[in-house]
Amino acid sequence: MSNEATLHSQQEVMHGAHDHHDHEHHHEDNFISKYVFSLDHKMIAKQFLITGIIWAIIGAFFSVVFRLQLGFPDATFPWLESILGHWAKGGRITPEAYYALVTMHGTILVFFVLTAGLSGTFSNLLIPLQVGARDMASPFMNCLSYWFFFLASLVMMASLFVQTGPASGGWTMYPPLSALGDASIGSKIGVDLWLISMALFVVSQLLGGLNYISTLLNMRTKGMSMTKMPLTIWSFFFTAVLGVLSFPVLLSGFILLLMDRHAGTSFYLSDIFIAGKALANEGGSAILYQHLFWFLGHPEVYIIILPAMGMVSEVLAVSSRKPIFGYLAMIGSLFAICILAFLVWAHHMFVTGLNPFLGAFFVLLTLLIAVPSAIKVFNWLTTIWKGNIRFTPASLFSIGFVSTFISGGLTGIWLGNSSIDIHLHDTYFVIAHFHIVMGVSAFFGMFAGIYHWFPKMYGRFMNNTIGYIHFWVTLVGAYLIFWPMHYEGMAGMPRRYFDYSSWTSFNQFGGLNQFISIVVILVFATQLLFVFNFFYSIFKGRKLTEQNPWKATSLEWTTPINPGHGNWPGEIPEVHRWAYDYSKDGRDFIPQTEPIGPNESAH
Ligand code: HEM
Ligand SMILES: [Cu+2]
Repeated sequence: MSNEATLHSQQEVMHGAHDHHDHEHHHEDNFISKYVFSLDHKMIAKQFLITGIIWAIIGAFFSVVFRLQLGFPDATFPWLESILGHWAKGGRITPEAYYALVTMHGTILVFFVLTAGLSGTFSNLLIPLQVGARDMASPFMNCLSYWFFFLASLVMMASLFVQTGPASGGWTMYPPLSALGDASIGSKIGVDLWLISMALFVVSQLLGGLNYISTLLNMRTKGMSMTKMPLTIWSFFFTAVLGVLSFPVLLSGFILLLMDRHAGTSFYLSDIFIAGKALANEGGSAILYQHLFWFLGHPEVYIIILPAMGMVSEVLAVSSRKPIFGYLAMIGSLFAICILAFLVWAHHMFVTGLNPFLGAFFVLLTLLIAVPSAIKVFNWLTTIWKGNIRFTPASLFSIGFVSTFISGGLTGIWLGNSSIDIHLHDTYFVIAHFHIVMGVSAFFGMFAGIYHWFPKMYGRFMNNTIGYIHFWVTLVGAYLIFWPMHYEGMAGMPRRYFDYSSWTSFNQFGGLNQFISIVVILVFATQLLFVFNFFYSIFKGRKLTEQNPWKATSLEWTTPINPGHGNWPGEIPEVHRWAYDYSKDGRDFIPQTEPIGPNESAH
């Protein structure tokens, strides 16, 4: 640490950009301030990432368990009983356990992994490094953001161990199932813990998002105008804006739900009969909850995918040694997606009795999203077109992202038409759509980011061979798992059923379900290989010997191999050009810090 910048206080971090002396104070951090309550955005990024990885293993393991039920409904797995106890009596999970597992799988993956783990990690790591700032606008808020996420994690984790089990009403937590404690065993204290955890989670998101926005608006280094920012930063910007505007709506929806549960209110409840007896609740509407939920829920899917889009844009340009195609169009389409994201939520509600006339507007606005999405796809393809591509694991995952984003996005156009969606809603077709376009694509973006920026995080490389195995098995596996689900959905197979074998119409899929479950196990094992590669490489990976291993133009590669708190030991470099001068005027790449030459061509 001795030759790196270590800063004493947040004040200095904030004013560091204007400091002219260098920052060589030999100040020893202790374990707590360096690794636990760290204020350094790079350490906070690692905290988000590692917490996200732990959640991902748990969430994915849950899916393996319920896939065993779906693939082998008649088999018993005694080892399940030793893990889950009475939830898997005799080696077969109970229907209640099944609902608990799918609910927690969805919640964990959507919020804890692909929101906190993905955007939390890379917004934190890259915003200060790529805009040229010593840290976030408020390192303290940033630290709080992680610890609120940690608290949310603890509460969610605790809910797995209560006697009546965790929340089981699906990741969307619709009332009345979630509003009435007596509705099911999974509607009891598990739901309260779920709501409290999610409230803490929203606080974490808001603290993080406001910080990201103010940092990238106010703390860019000299010369870094907005249009010189890498697309990663633009995508983190729009992600944070989406989150700050929509998470509060979700929070209000959750607070009303808590009140319906415990304060005797009827925001979501009306005309409920239990065993022939009417409940006192009058006047509420369960549909109100759906509006509040999807007003976040739809932007949420973009909160998950935009950071992945940004990182893929960056990695594709670096690895094909070409400028990104259509930089301004990329920003424009991010912006358009961001606006439209707020105008389409009711496409999740076509079958709620929504007025078909109103539905028509939601159909139109939903289908409009295909335009900016297609622009982005076109630009990625054009970026790698005739490029001198280096097939690193990061670039493979980026290309894989484009593939899965296309295949999953196309089925969105089907679902966006209400007349088709009425048939496909709540079937496996929807499961196939969103797992390919969101689940797999976002994970691919995240993997691309991890392989690409691992050297910046840990000063070492990950193992390439394991990376290639990881990519190919995951790509092929993901298609083998989710492609067949389209057919099941078109045949009417509903989602969220415990056992299909007693329906003659779905019996035909018994073999297919078995096949899917076997592939799930293989793909899960391969992810464990990735996790091994990640942790092994932190300690034993090949060491970096140069600052800029990928020969990239952006600012993060001008910092020392293991940058200290404050990022640059001396002054923060000045920026003179955009981040995509690759293969220009006969040069492989020109860093953003190099002044424009007298005879240089325009890009
Ligand atoms: C061309 C773009 C897209 C269109 C037109 C579209 C349309 C739709 C529609 C209409 C539904 C509702 C289906 C139903 O429940 O009956 C849906 C579900 C869903 N979509 Fe998309 N989609 C698109 C892209 C995306 C993207 C990019 C993501 C995420 C990154 C995404 C994530 C989801 C999720 C998570 C659900 C299901 C949520 C649930 O019911 O549990 N979609 N999509
Ligand atoms: Cu949506």
